[in-house]
Amino acid sequence: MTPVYIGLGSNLGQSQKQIQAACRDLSQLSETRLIKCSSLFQSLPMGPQNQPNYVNAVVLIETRLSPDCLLHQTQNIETQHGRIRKSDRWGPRTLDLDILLYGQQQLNEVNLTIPHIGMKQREFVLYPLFEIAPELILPCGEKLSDLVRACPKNGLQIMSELVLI
Ligand code: A4P
Ligand code: MG
Repeated sequence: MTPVYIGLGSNLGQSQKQIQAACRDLSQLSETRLIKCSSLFQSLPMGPQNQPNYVNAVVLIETRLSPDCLLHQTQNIETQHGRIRKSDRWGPRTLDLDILLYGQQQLNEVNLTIPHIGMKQREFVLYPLFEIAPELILPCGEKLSDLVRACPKNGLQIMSELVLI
């Protein structure tokens, strides 16, 4: 089993519920188990500002699915939760699942980059990740705690515990 961290985000519809339900969906994938969930955080939108605030969280799963297969499954979950892909970059979405880290692997495929691009600068990824993995060291050798220290909170707030539904 490989430890995999997944970032969840939503800012359309019932965001908290979508994220809770997506965690349940992840826990029900084959050859996969859910190990830890961060709190739910509220964050200001990165990208276009004329969209609602986001709810974000990070979970740790363990899986035997390959990175490509896991991407396929996470995209299925996004679609089941009403995700419609539009051409505008970083626009609002009912559910976004990003594979942040897949063990210590570094991948640069056309459709899959791991660690997830931009994760090292995003408060809505680093703080929830730090909550569940304070000792984490990234594949590049950087300590998560150092990245968190260097990352402004930008209005990020803890909303509540993530309760599975
Ligand atoms: N892709 C490549 N690597 C990965 C990976 N590690 N995990 C590809 C998941 N997908 C990966 O993603 C576009 C393509 O990225 C996929 O086809 C996949 O093959 P998408 O989900 O279709 O579109 P997207 O999410 O709009 O694109 P992008 O550029 O990945 O956006 P991000 O980085 O996900 O950012 N503000 C706040 N506060 N909180 C947020 O969660 N999220 C975004 C989206 C913008 N602003 C936000 C938040
Ligand atoms: Mg995405």
